[in-house]
Amino acid sequence: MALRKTATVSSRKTSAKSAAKASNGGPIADFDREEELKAYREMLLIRRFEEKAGQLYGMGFIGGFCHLYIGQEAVVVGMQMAQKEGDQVITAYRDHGHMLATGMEARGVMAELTGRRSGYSRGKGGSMHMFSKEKHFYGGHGIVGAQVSLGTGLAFANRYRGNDSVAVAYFGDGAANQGQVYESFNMAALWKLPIIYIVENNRYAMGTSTARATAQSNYSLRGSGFGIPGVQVDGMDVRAVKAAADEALEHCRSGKGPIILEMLTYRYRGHSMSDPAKYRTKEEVQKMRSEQDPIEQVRLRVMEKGWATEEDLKAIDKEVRDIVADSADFAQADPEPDVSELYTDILL
Ligand SMILES: Cc1ncc(C[n+]2csc(CCOP(=O)(O)OP(=O)(O)O)c2C)c(N)n1
Ligand SMILES: [Mg+2]
Repeated sequence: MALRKTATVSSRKTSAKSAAKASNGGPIADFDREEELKAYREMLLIRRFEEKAGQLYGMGFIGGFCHLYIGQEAVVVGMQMAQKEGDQVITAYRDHGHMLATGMEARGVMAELTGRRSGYSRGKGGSMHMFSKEKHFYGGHGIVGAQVSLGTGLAFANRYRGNDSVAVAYFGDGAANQGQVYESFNMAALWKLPIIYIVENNRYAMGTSTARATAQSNYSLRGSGFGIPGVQVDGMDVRAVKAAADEALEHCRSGKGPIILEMLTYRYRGHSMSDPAKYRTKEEVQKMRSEQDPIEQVRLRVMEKGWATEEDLKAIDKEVRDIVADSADFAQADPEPDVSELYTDILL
């Protein structure tokens, strides 16, 4: 393990010197110390939060579905670092990372996961259904692909209101094969709506690999029939995500219409909390973890540049762990919603 890390450091050092490109040859943002440490902290917060959610699920504190985002952290963090106030975010059910990245409180998210009254949906939505108008986060959707059309509606609202906000709609490689995605693409291209379609290509839809399920596995090309440009991005490198996000946001804000970013990423954990894991090998997961982990990449870079010591990073880890532990304590102490709440906020 230690040897492997060293090998990774030296190879990254060489590539950083020679080209300053992402692993797939794409551009990377030139992060300063502050940006590197911000990215590190935000990604670590998501990872530790998800680890805790996994533990609480195992202990029976979380009911229903729960899909963890571990491995994919660089995608939402890099995007959020480029977005500005008012830009909307919408995603599917693998959504805790997106919420934390938009600045939603760990306490409120954990309380919702555990079905408590201080949760973002007052304990009645759970893992897949949380929203924050204040943070412009529009869910959390369990119907695969539905958020793509809803996100297109958010972009339509921006156009209708004449503001310069951009909607960011995340969906998976599996969702990319749903019909409504292409109905949405058509409308977005026709009306030049300000929307970034982000395909989080983590290589699997539940247990089905992209190789088995898709005729065109380069998802950045999926908008070509509508004239929507697309880019493949190293979604494990937060700097590559930020660089792509900057360009895509500029594209949308300047009135050029929609754009697709395919994030090449990977999920380390099972699809949801029950996953037979027979569709991939342990070695495949381990190889990604040890060679491309988004958080480890930043850790090695800041240490190499002398921008942080082991102690500095430990302090960030402690701060993040404290936030997560506090959210879990808070959630467990928070009461469940009262029975009288059963029909409030419910459309009958
Ligand atoms: C319309 C619809 N069809 C099927 C499902 C069942 N389902 C839940 S998740 C999933 C896989 C989606 O994979 P992907 O879009 O790649 O997202 P990931 O889980 O990898 O984040 C499926 C088929 C569903 N929830 N909704
Ligand atoms: Mg997937």
